[in-house]
Amino acid sequence: MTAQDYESFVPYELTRWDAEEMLARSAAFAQWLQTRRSVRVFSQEPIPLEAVRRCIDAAASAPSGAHKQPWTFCLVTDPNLRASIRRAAEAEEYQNYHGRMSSAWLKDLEPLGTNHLKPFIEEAPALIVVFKQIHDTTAEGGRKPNYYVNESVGISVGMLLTALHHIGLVALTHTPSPMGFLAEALGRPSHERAFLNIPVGFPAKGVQVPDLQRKTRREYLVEY
Ligand code: IYR
Repeated sequence: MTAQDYESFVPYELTRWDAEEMLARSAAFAQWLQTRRSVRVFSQEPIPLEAVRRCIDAAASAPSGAHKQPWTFCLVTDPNLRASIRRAAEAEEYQNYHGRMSSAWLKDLEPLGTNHLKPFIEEAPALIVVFKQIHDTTAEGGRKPNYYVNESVGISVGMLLTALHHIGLVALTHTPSPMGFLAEALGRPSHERAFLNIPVGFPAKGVQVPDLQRKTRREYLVEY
């Protein structure tokens, strides 16, 4: 079977701009995206949750291996649940910072000023805990394969972060490790594995971020 044989192909049309307009749009978008920063201190003020759900809709439009859409986004606002996730995350992180992470790793993190304490899990008004589905399921509870799961879920998280930035919210891609406690806390099925914990909110008033430099095009682009 070739692609052309596929029964339900539908016409697809995109707006076409001239080269000048394309350059202007790409430059403006890149410049705007440069203003996104990971933030670790959140305001406790509530956020418009329906807008956050729309950002998750945007993330769920990502391309995925064989269009399996192998992601689940858990939007956690319940304060008790956030408190218990914080406790479990801090217990794991304590182990990380006191023996599990290499000295090179700890040194690389020094400029960021991170430690095992994770107040942002409770202070941010919402967490988006992203799960990857390591396999697909049949209606009878059997297993079917998923493909390129990490790539697919990674792309969708990139789109999620972009969407959140687009509505003026900040986020942190938090990677407590190991992350098994998240599936347990949220009662996720066994084919789902935690991928990232993403606190979301407005930045705390007067928040500061590290004065980091991004690589320049000369460093990250190679043309052939
Ligand atoms: N998961 C730990 C450690 C950590 C690791 C990396 I790589 C970071 O960029 C930041 C932190 C923590 O969240 O503190």
